[in-house]
Amino acid sequence: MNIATPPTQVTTHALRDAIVRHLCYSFGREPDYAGTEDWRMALSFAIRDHIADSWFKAAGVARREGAKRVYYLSMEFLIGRLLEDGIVNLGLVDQARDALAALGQDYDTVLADEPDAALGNGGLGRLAACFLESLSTLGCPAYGYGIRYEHGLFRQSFQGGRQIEAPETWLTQRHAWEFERPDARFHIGFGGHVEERDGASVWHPGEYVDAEAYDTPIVGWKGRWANTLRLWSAKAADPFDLPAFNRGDFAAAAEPEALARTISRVLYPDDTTEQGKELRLKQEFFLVAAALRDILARFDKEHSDIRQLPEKVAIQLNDTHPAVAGPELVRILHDERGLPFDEAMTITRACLSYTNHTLLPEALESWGEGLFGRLLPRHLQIVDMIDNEHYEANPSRTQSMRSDHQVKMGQLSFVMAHKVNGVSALHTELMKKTVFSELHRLHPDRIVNQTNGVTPRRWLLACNPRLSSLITDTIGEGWVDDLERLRELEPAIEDAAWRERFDAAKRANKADLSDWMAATQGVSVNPDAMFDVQIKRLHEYKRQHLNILETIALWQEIKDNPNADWTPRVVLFAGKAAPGYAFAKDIIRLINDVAEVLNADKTTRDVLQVLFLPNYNVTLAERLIPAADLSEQISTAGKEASGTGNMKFALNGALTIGTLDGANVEIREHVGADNFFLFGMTASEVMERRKIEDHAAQAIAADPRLARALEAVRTGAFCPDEPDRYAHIAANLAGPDYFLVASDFADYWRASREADAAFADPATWTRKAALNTARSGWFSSDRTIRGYMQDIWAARSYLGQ
Ligand code: 9GP
Repeated sequence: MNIATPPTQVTTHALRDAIVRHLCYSFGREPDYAGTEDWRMALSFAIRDHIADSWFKAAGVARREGAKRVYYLSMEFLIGRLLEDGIVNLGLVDQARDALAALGQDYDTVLADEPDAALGNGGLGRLAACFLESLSTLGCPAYGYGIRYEHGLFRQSFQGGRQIEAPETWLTQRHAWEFERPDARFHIGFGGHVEERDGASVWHPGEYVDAEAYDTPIVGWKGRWANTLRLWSAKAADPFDLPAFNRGDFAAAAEPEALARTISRVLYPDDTTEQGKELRLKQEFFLVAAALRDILARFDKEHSDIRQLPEKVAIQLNDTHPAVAGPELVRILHDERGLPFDEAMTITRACLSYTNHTLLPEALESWGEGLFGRLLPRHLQIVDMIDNEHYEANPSRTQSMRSDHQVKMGQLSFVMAHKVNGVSALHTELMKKTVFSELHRLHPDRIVNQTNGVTPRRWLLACNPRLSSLITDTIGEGWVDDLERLRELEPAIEDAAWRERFDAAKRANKADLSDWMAATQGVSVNPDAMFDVQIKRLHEYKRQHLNILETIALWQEIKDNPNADWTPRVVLFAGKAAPGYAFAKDIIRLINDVAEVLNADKTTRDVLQVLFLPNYNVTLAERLIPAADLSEQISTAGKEASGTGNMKFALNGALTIGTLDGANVEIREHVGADNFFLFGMTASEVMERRKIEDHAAQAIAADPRLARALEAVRTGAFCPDEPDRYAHIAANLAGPDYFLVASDFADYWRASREADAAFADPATWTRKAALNTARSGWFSSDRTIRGYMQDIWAARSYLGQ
């Protein structure tokens, strides 16, 4: 095996030869007959060879050193496309572009052919993907464990403004990155019964499904290290019922395979509703059980004393979804390996840690004991033992993980973890005061904060080459893996000529986006207008409806006074609503209806346009974020745990309009209050405001602008064919308005007009935008991962060994 050539020294010539070799001998195509997908696969394989070299080397170092590994268990890894990631991290952009050109192919077209692997719903899954890349960049031996969903998050389109969901099909096109591992295959049991034998408990599952591994190498910056994303695919333990086949019952013969495959067929389409409970719990146990078997098999190969497990294994639970890892590891250690229960508990807790990503009650999982006990009978017993043990040690405890005939996974995760972390400073404090207040009182050292971050390789270097080149020209390349060095830009920002270059990069990104929107959406927008962007999952707490109400009010005001000096705006939305979340889907439709009316209005459309871009995914984010001027982070304070889109925008030189919620608080501290448009109530003001019964009515009565905009929604100004269509939205906002849209409206309007005024003064705006970039270095996921390594995992880097 040759792992001698550092990837950065690969020549265009050598890469071109490798592409042709793969085209011919891996894919059986001669260059003259190859299509774009063939070229994409051949380039991917040529790049993958270099990634594999780093990967083998890293695995060798970890084995030789007996390293502690970090295992990141997550139901979601929103990895997006991987080819550009690989090329950029290996430093082979010029070589790849030139090699393809020499072969008569266009680099951008070939890269754009790759499907976007949408194996996640949103922020939690994308964070997991950023973390894997940072773990590799930092040289920390790690595995991501997840599920290889055949269908990721649904594909969204609009019909008459309504969201239509279709299955996502990333695997129907060829996928270059994974290695199937038929040798890493485990029997995973479900159901059955527990037998008490000689004082011990033995679980006899009633059915089995096999978990088979598929490995994707994730390469870090400069190809110095690569870790593994290991995704499990469900296969039938007995794939084929031959007697049924021989009877001529072909459907029954194929049934075991079809049933087993259901487990890894779809990403649970929703992180907040009730559907699909049983399948979801099966998926969670499937992931956890396969991962733990794999972890222990690796441990057993290298070590003989199971008591050493915490020295060699750190397991991170990403939200409560893999929480059943606690009882499963206790079961393995106690029932299968014969350790006393207390010792099994101590070892398990020393290995496990848990990240909480939301305080929303509907997202803190709890399972009915009927369902839990039916699928995992032994685990239910163990949860009860854990709960008793916790109660005995903490008799003042009033809350249990086993109340109301439920198994409460948040409590279970907390009790089974040696560290529990929140994902922004505010969120962590609120965790201590709200959902985990009692557990925090009992275990005051357990909760720590690790504010989220994003990888600068994908979210600046790759997605924004114009700005990246300017930064590298100004301060050198060191910022790419030491993002705080962006501060070194600050002196240059005082230079008008430099600011012009910064502005030119943004302007060119906006022109590219405008061209793309004209070509794909048939809508032309003015690239000199302010690009005002809100992209994220649709949820009432994220308040896309606050944004569209303010846009309606602005439109009404422009119509009243069309000759005033309005700052032109293009308001862009993108995001998916959970298929079962009717209110969120209605907000999408409302935005689309408003867009249709506004974009057709000749008196206003030169200064105000609205567009909802369909099928938001990682690739679309990479297109939109570099072109944004204004980043909308307008959630009700106390509801957004962190946000990571907010960080990507600031890093790419957009100014935030936002509430003091999640990581917005820290972003504002870093970029400076002058470079951030703050509005709205604080988390504690929100709680107080809710106590006023008619808070919405009061806000509407005090603000004629809001009243008029709401009236337009209520009376169907944007849907004359069905005037009542949005009456329920207006009624909600005038009535319960739990997310306080009405109460925050007036201040949001004020902050928006401040943003208009600032944008009308380009020199000032550019300075503020550039300061956002220069001061966002702290939001690198490298910083976050260092924090986890030090405060939670006791893991280290093996770079250079
Ligand atoms: O809603 C949070 C989001 O604020 C955070 O940035 C992200 C990553 O920590 O996690 C999201 N939570 C979930 O998707 C479900 O808990």
